[in-house]
Amino acid sequence: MLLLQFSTSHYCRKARLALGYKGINYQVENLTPGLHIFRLRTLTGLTTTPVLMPQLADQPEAISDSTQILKFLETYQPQPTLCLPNPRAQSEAWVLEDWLDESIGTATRFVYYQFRAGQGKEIDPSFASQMVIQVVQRQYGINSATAKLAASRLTTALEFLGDRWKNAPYLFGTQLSVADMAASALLSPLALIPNYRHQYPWLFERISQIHAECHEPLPPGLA
Ligand SMILES: N[C@@H](CCC(=O)N[C@@H](CS)C(=O)NCC(=O)O)C(=O)O
Repeated sequence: MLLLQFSTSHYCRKARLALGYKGINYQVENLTPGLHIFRLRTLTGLTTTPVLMPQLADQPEAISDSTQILKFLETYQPQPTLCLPNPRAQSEAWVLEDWLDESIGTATRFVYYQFRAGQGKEIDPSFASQMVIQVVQRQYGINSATAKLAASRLTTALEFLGDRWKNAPYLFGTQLSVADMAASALLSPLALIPNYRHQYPWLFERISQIHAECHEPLPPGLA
């Protein structure tokens, strides 16, 4: 299988966690931001990474969207499963996964890039890196006002997740689920932001634990 990705994307990290958890052999192709559109649009009709190309007979040519990739992998190779034994809990896990994807992954992006452009500039002050940050800020409309709203969404989310994750290894019962995988990938960029590291130590313990279970190298800040 081939994963088309941006190496730094937290959504691509989510797809890698699922591939690693299932022990599937795959290769990655790192796309160049900007040029990625030409490769992806004809392949999927969309422009976002990750895209998984199974490269197998009788399988789709390309699967776009990290959630669809998780669903494909579960059907393609059911063991070890990403699904919970209780159907109601599994349905809740998918709802949580969708919320993490659509709301919290975006909020993380806003807070992270605003940090990298300001206080966190010294992480990589190079012209190239600051240019990329500016392009991303412009593409998504990231500024101090929108980042503040995103930070407030993260506070609510971390209160909710903390209720479950602080005292237990998984968000549902005793088994890793799609919700753990999504939360662990989509909140991972916060590991580079000192305020979050100080305020939510349990979050980074869970992120590290889930990365270990999925055989995925730790994200920057935790490695
Ligand atoms: N819901 C999508 C979101 C993916 C996404 O936002 N990917 C970003 C990178 S973090 C991207 O490829 N952006 C490029 C673009 O929109 O053209 C998923 O789960 O795959």
